[in-house]
Amino acid sequence: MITIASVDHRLHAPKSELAFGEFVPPYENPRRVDSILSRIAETKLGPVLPPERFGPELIRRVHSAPLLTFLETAWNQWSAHFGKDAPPALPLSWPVGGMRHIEPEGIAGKFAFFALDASTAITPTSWAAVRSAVDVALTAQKRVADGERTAFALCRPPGHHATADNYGGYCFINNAAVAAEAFRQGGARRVAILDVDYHHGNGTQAIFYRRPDVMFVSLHGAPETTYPYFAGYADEAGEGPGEGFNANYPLRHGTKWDAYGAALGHAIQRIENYGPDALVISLGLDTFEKDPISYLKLRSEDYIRIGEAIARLRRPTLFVMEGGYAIEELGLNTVNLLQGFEAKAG
Ligand code: SP5
Ligand code: ZN
Repeated sequence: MITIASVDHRLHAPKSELAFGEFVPPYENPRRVDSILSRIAETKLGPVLPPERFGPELIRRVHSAPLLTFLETAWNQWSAHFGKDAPPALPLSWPVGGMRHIEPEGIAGKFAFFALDASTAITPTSWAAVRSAVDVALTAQKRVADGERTAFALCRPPGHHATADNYGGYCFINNAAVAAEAFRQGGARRVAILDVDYHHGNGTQAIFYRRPDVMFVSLHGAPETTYPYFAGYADEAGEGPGEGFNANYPLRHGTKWDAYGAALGHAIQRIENYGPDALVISLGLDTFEKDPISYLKLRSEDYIRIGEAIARLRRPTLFVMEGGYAIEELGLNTVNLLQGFEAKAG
């Protein structure tokens, strides 16, 4: 399997993350990619190639102009106000229910307006890393659109929490959504996105919620107890023309392979019935039993079975990296899934 990866992911590396009232070393950091690349080399999974450069057209189909302008200029505005040595930029308030959703003029207000949480710092070079992750996704997408059975987009930072108008959850641009849009523009009539990250892909769901041409199917920690808390319930089925094209499988803390595998079987059947021309996998490995921020209990060998189940759909398949924070085993678990896929892909 071909992997697309960019060294520019290193340009996004905040010094700390706000978690439960204190600053801790970021869970989402460049060592995640190192772990995966070293396992890819060790197992000879296949070549690792750099991305091509893509323009902003497909990103603009997914995200609003105000969000993109904000992300591109946020650090300059922040440092103009708080100084060049200012700490990474974070929001401190939010426009919750009943308040006015009007973009403020000042930079602190803009952070409050565009961020969906306080876990996702912006540094002077974050935007360059974010753009490289989209290039990685689109380069891998192009290979699959051009006839390869599969490709792995080793994106960092991840993307599935980013909505059309908001960033957060370590995500800025929704790489998987942009890739799905690229498949559509390239002539795929129906695209399915299967999100196996531990956290619900609220951004991807919202982007396609009213559309029948892109189905979103997700397995994730139940929102009653799990970030992002305000999406991911089983009754979220899509809206308007998108009704029936969104499927959520929330899972309780402690879920192991038996219940996970059963839910995955249902999810795969939904996609099979839909009959997509292309498949995008939002690939999170934070369902692992040793993940430091998650509460599912999958083991390393279970990822082989997830890969096998995905292969049985027999569709052109693009893997897009999302979360996974047990860095020691992240490479092993990621490559296990990709090898499980390849073993059954034929
Ligand atoms: C892409 C992705 O996986 N994003 C995850 C974002 C999770 N953000 C909030 C996590 C809350 C961290 N809680 C720390 C628990 C330590 N036991
Ligand atoms: Zn996650």
